[in-house]
Parts: sequence; C-alpha cells; structure tokens
Amino acid sequence: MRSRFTARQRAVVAIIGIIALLAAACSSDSDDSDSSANGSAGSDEIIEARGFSADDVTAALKTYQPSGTHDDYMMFASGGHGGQVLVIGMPSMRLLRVIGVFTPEPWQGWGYGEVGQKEIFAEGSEGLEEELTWGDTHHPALSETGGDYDGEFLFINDKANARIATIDLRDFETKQIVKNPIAVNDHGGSFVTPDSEWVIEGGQYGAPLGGEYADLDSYESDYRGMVTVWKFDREAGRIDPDASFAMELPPYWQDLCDAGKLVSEGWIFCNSFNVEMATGLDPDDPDNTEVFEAGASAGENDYMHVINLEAAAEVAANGGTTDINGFPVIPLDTSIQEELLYFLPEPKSPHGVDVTPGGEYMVVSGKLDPHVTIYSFEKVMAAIEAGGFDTDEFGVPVLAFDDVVEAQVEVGLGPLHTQFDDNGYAYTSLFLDSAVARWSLGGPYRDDGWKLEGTIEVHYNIGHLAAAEGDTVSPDGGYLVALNKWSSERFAKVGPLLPQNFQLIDISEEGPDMQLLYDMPIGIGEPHYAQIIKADKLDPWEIYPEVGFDPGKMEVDPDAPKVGEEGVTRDGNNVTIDMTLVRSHFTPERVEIKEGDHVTWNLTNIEQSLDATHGFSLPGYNINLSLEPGETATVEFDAVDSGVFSYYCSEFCSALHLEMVGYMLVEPQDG
Ligand code: K7E
Ligand code: CUA
Repeated sequence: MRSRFTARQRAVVAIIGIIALLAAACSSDSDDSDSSANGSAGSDEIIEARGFSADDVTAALKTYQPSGTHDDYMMFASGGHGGQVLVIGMPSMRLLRVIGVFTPEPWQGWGYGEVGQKEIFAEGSEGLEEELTWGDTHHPALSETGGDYDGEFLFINDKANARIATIDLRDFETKQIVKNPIAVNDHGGSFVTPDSEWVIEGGQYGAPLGGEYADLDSYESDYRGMVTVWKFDREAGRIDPDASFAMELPPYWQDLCDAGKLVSEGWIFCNSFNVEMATGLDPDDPDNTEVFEAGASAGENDYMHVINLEAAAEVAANGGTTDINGFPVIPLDTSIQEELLYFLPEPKSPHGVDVTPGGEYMVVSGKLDPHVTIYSFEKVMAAIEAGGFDTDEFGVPVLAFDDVVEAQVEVGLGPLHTQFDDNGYAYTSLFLDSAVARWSLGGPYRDDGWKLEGTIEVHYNIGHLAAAEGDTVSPDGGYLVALNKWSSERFAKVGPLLPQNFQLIDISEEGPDMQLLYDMPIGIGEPHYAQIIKADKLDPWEIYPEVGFDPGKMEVDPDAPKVGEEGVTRDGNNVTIDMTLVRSHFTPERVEIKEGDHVTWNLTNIEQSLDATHGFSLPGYNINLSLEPGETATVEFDAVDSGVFSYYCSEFCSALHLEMVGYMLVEPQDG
C-alpha cells in the first residue's frame, strides 16, 4: 500500500511545498507562470499532475542525479548470456558502459579485426575446434586488497564454456580470457581471495575432466566435479595459468563458491547439488523415470565443500598433482589424504553460499527450504580438529550438521543469495516469494541476532541481489539492488521477450522497513550477479597516457604510426599501412593495393582530448575499430575482394566527421 505516509515522508512533502512556495515567491515578478511544465516553482503541481505518492516523491529525490553530477556508486553487473559486463551508476541507475567481454561488440570495436583482440578470443577458445563468440557471464568479482574492493581489476566467469575474463579498470577493457582446460562449464566463479591472489572457478555440471568421452552409465566412476584456482599476477594484470591448479571433486554439481576472509582467510567454500548423482531421464531404461529436476533434489541433503586453499596450494606447488590436458589437478584421493577437503551437509538443493563480512559464518540457502542455514567457521575447525567423521561414498569426510551449524533463520520461500550491510543485517533473495528478506546476524554483529526483520516485495522472481560493497569485509549499506528475472507487466510492451528488472532499494533505515526506489529495465541479457563499489575507488584513465598506447599490452608501442611517418609500403604482396587519425581526417586518405595482398594496417589516434574517439570502419571486410584518444591498433587481413571500399570514421567526432573518410582501392589481379 502506498497511501500511508510516514512522518518522514510527510516532512519531505512539506519541505517540497515550502521550496515550491519560495520559488514561486522569487519568480512572482515575472509574468504568470507555465512553471508546472518547466520550472521549479511548480513542484507541488507536478506531483499532483503526475499523481505521485509521498513514496514516489522520496524515491525520486533519493535517486535523481542532477545533470552533470556523478553517482556515488558504480555497479558492475554480469550481462548473462549476452556475454558482457554492464556498468551502472547508482543511485541514478544510469547505464554508463557495456564492457565487451566474451561477445564481440561493434560500438567498442571489440572483436572486429584487431589483432590483439583476436589473440584474446583465440586464447579463450584454446583446445576447441570452434572459436567461441559468446559467453554466459554470471559472477563479476572486483579485485580486493585486504578484503575490500580496490577498484583495479574485474573478473567474470563464462558459465557456458568454463572461462574467466580479466578486465583492467584503468580503461574498462577486457585483457584476457582463460579457458579452463579440464572443464566444460563452470558456475562457482569468479570469486577472489581477500588480496586477489587467487581467482576461484568452481564447476557446475559433472563431466569427465579434460573433455574425454564417457557414457552416462559410468557417471559415478568417470564423471567428476572440480574447482580451479587461478593465480592472479597483479603486476602483469593477468591470470597466470602456469601458476594455477585445479582440484578433482566428486561428480556432485558444484554451484556457488565464496572465499573465506579475515578469520576464515585461506579457505574456500563451495556448495553443491545433485549429490544424488542423477543422470537424467533415460528413454532406454524403464526403471529410470526421474527427470533431473526430480532426481537431483530427491535427497534431503547436499554437501558444502570446505577446502583448505592454503594447504592445497602447497600440495600443488610440491607436485601433488596429476596432469589433465597439461593442467595440474590434485586428485580426489590426495585431497582426502592431505586433509584438504571436507563436506558439510546442507539443506536440499542449496544455491548461494556467502561468507559474512568478518569471515565467521557461511550462509547457505536451500532453494527448496525456507531457511537460511548459517555455519560457524570456528565450529567447522573444531569439528575437523576433533576428527572421527563419516565419509561420503568417495571417502570425503562429512562433518555432522549439528556440530557445525550456528543458526537457521526462516526467511521465506525459495531463498537464494545473501548480502550484508553495515548494520549487522543480512539480505536474502527469495525467488519464489519475489521478495528480499532482511534478517539480523548474531554473534559479533547484533544482540538480537538470527531473526527475520522484515521483507520487501520485488518484481519479480529475484535471483541475485547486490548491496553496496555488500560482500567485502566492510559493507557500506544504504543501497541494495534486486536483480529480478521477470518484469512481467511493469514496463511498456516490447513483444514476448521482456526485459529483466533491476530494482534499487533503500536499506539505510534499521528495522523492518525498506523502500523501493527505482526500476531499471535491462534489455540486453540475463544478468546474474553484480557488485557495487564506491565510485571514488575507481580511477580510470580519461585518455590513454601517451599517444601510441596499445591497450592490449598496456604500454606504448614504439612502432605505432606517428605523424609524418604515415604511408603505404609494399614488400612482395605484403602491404603495410601506417595511418594516423585526428579530427577530421585519416592520413593517408588513399590506399591502393592489389587483390590477394596481405594487409597489415596500423592505426594511431593521435588525439589527446577527452572524448575524441575515432572509429575505423572498413566495409566488406568485417573490420570495425574504436580508437580512443592515444590508442594504437592493428588489423590484418587478405584483400580477397577487389573493388572500391570507402573506409570511414564511425564516431561522430566533429562538424566535418562525414568528411573523415578514405578510399581503399583493391585492383583486381588480372585487371
Ligand atoms: Cu543464482 Cu549463476 Cu549466481 Cu544466476 S546464479 S541467479
Ligand atoms: Cu573521426 Cu568521425
């Protein structure tokens, strides 16, 4: 119900009324006003004319970002199977950037011919016959220092193809895509350890490791799960695959992971489902009548994987691995012997696992259980110390639920993911209820802990949620975003494929109440997780630091074309073009080559002015670049088609932008 005004809302409306009166008084010497349409004088008329409630007015005041001012927060949201990352200012919820990652993106010239980018896409398809040109991004992870976002890098996984991308936040561009050499797909990535030493990539659907064939009848013996920990080299700004390793796990479907922090630093936690090891409906077997959705949730429990990462890294460094597809993997037996892996029973079909800001607790939600279950890291350590465990059928120790559980809180139907604020509250998304539950943490967080505080409806079918710095060691509170899968009737009709819906929620007040502030439709993918960083932690470049800068190498390319050295040179049928770009011309403007030539085309945007980007669009050859101020790039192609090709600048850069054009003449071989 939106009609009940709180005291605070009444105050806000009163203040607006006073402002309106003052404004009207100040402008009273001007002629009679049309101010309801365009002046501040008529705010109360606007409120009335547009039928706003008091909640609408406070929501508008809390989210409006005056023209030319900047948002306090930046949200990095996965673009789902759009394969990209969305960058959104908060609280205005303005979309600021779509970062091309796994999917080519022409506006950024991402993946349309640039040689360095081709190498990134090729590395991301290593070992595959077909080059991948999309991904299913799920979990972005901002790099951390001491458990806090440091604003330097962003990682994101591709669930579909088991890949991790590294994005450098100096220029918001993708620098690397690593393909997991042992897994088909993933899900528990990307999650970073508190100093971003490791980037975690947990598996999803079990399969023979390394891409071998095995019949589903031999699921238990030949199929396996995995977690891969990628070593991040911050100096190089890249994941170092040679210093990375994986762990073989039972063929349960590992799901979300999270890294321990503070008291639990050095450990990682991954939940799982399908401990039943269901293999799907078998049309040839009349006894097997279970579809996955029944078979994978038949049992009462699944297992959270508790992994001693520090010890595992030592085992890997000391050669305790086998080689699968050239990648070091700690065998399951080794993990058991070396005491690297333990299981905790989880309520059936869990989804999220989230570690509290201080690292004391791991929060798990069971999709089919109305509770969140909170495990105590201290109790887990004590239980491990005490020993005497049961094991699962693969020999992995299973700790007793009662020994490790701290609390269970009934929050509602379909709980999935949990985030934290600065008031000692946790927030859990409720998929089936289409709501967010706020509940209080106990232990060191709140005296009134482990109880439900309140819920707020969201629209609809919420998956993840993200709070401001909500998975760091020091959450900010204030804002929460619900990432809803369905928008149903909330927006104007756009055909049967509807946008998803991000909803901004004010969580600044303690107690049961939260306020819905803003709906942001997302029409370019199915986003999953997001992270929200204080905007002043980001310090991206405004232009590339020097003319001739290669974003692929993140340094100046000494061979980048320079003013006065432009031209077309030929060596046999190899043609090299050195070109500079500046408002509003290409140098050279004529490129005359022959059919069959191999062309290497180097380009430098010599601009050093903010926003002076030029495009380079070459028709017929599927080449399209965006060259930001100072940037250099190279494209290579064979001139297989003869004819006349007018290359032009695709960014409207100046009054004479249309004149920023040149001709590539490709003379026919026997012409
Ligand atoms: Cu719940 Cu991939 Cu994190 Cu989607 S996952 S919602
Ligand atoms: Cu350069 Cu348009």
